[in-house]
Amino acid sequence: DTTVLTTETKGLHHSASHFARGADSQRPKENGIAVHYDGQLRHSIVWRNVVIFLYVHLAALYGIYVGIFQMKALTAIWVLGYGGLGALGITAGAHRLWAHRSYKARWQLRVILGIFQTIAFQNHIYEWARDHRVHHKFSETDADPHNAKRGFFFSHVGWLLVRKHPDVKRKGKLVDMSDLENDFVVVFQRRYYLILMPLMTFIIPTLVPVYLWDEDFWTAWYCTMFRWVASLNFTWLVNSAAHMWGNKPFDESISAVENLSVASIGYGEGWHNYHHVFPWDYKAAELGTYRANLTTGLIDFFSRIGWAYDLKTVSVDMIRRRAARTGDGSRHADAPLEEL
Ligand code: ST9
Ligand code: ZN
Ligand code: ZN
Repeated sequence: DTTVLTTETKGLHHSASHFARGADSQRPKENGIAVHYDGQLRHSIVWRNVVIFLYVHLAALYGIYVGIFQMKALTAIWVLGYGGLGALGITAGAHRLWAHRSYKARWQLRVILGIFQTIAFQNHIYEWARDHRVHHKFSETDADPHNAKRGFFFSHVGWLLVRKHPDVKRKGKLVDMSDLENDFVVVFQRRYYLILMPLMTFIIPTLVPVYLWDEDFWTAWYCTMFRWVASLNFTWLVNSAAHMWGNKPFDESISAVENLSVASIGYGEGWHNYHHVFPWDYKAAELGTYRANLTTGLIDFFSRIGWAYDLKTVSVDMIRRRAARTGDGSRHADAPLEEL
């Protein structure tokens, strides 16, 4: 059962404002965080994160090497399959279910998606969804955690290497999170995250190949590093590349774009111009449920067995009107005819 909404939500996009410089330049310290402005925003670098991300990226590169020359075939299948589950935990779980409430899920599906989301270590569901709701509500302002106006590197990974802008915390408090505070899967995962996350992201995926088919420990470890870092970078591309390179068929005034490459490696999450305009659509895209959009296929499957319900989407008429009003004219430029 699919609900077609016919009204647009208001206030999702605030017109982009540049770094607040004027008033803030008099205010070098805020919430205990040094944020200096002298015409330029200065980052307060978190060196612990820099060192960790440097190590895991080098380890992931080495993981490619051992993957090619030493890994057993079963380990390759394991890494791909396990990584795929983690990705679906992010796309169908953290993103479309918990951050956007674009469909409802029975507890069985929420438990499964909660386990999958823990595999991905992209912070616990509550923090992930809070940052993401703030990203949508305050897009392209200082309150946007990975504000694309601050460039590719910042929106890709840089935002995880520095203290957050005070606006993220100040305005972030305006976002209602009470629904997630009442979801036992989200509450449980948050409470035990420091036990569950290392188990699901690092320990189990490394030890399974070692004990079940006698994989070398260090080979398994570097493959784990590769799996995690690859999935992080694929996800981060939605924040960087899909806010930079592509068409804007639905709203040309925002930075989010339609990007087929990102959609293909991101399980359907690269149709980002559409997604920012209609964030409540469970498909996160206009066209062809199955057009580079495995996540939609998964939600449809669970809808068929009754574990996902109240799927929200948008009427073609409303999309057409919105594209005509604010789009760049490229809607359907590359669509198969039967979908026009
Ligand atoms: C990661 C996340 O990688 C990736 C998310 C990507 C999102 C993509 C979206 C695209 C959608 C589609 C998905 C496609 C997927 C495709 C998959 C294909 C495979 N609102 O953070 P703190 C307050 S994580 C309101 O410590 P600092 C709050 O009170 C990678 N309030 O700030 C908070 O306390 P608490 C692994 C907010 O000190 C307090 O501030 N994780 C908000 O500035 C302190 O918060 C890491 O590496 C808000 N939004 O530190 C961890 N935010 O939480 C990295 C904060 O108790 N993170 N507050 O309520 C850190 O180390 C730190 O967060 C920091 C900032 C250094 C970045
Ligand atoms: Zn975005
Ligand atoms: Zn979103």
